Amino acid sequence: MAEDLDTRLDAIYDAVLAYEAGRAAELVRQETARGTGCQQILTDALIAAMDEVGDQFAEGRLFVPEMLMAAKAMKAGLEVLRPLLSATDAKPIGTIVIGTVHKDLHDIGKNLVGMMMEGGGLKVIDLGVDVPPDRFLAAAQEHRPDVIGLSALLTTTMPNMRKTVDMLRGVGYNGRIMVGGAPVNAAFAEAIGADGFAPDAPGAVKLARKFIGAADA
Ligand code: B1M
Repeated sequence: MAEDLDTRLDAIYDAVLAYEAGRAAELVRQETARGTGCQQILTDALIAAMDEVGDQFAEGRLFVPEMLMAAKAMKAGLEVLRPLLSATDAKPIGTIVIGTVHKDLHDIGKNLVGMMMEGGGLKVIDLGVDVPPDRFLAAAQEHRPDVIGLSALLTTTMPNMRKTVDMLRGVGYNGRIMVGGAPVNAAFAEAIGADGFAPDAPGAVKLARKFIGAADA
């Protein structure tokens, strides 16, 4: 019943806002067992809760430690979804190197993009957070990826996307570069010389598959 589903998704949302990682994970587990889709759990419960946390932070109603605790609860829920999001039987169609740019520690969105890339048939090399341009460059030289994906959540770290693109292009990296993250948009991607922008994880997978030339993209 729709009402029951709403109530259950609200309980996941509340668990994240109460910083209860164990409860959030358990409720997500129960929800997947009932057959509720990952996207719905993400959009209506986990991501919705992080948006609420962001709003409360912006309004000065909670602070960095609470934001961190909520992130831990969100991550616990996301880990339950990982096997479902990243499952694929197919041989990888290409490789993506992904990371959050220098001086930026936000990794939930980047992790979600990575999981869904795996589910979309790509081999994912995740460089983590606070990745300086030269580490992206070293990974490009080592792994020869089809796509490099840069994530940023802070307006102050967006310039580090440009620096990374400049360094990669400067040495002749000719694979595709895509960017994403809450403050980023298509105009910014174009302005810094990236090949594309995706607003969310499913859009990122679609774009990467298109870059690689997957038949359905
Ligand atoms: Co931070 N933080 N934070 N934070 N934080 C934001 C981003 C903020 C918007 C909150 C606010 O003010 N409302 C604000 C940024 C303001 C701005 O720059 N304009 C902010 C700030 C200010 C800060 C600090 C500066 C706070 C301080 O210290 N005073 C500090 C900076 C630390 C640093 O990075 N150097 C800071 C710290 C933190 C925590 C560490 C406590 C924690 C992060 C924990 C972690 O990630 N492990 C945190 C959190 C949790 C948030 C919010 C609340 C949630 C982010 C999140 O995980 N969202 C956030 C507010 C918000 O976003 N509503 C906020 C859920 C996630 C699934 O969405 O990451 O947007 P998102 O990813 C999406 C898309 O953007 C896209 O797909 C994802 C899935 O759909 N996407 C891509 C992301 N990467 C992509 C890459 C792609 C394609 C798509 O291609 C490669």
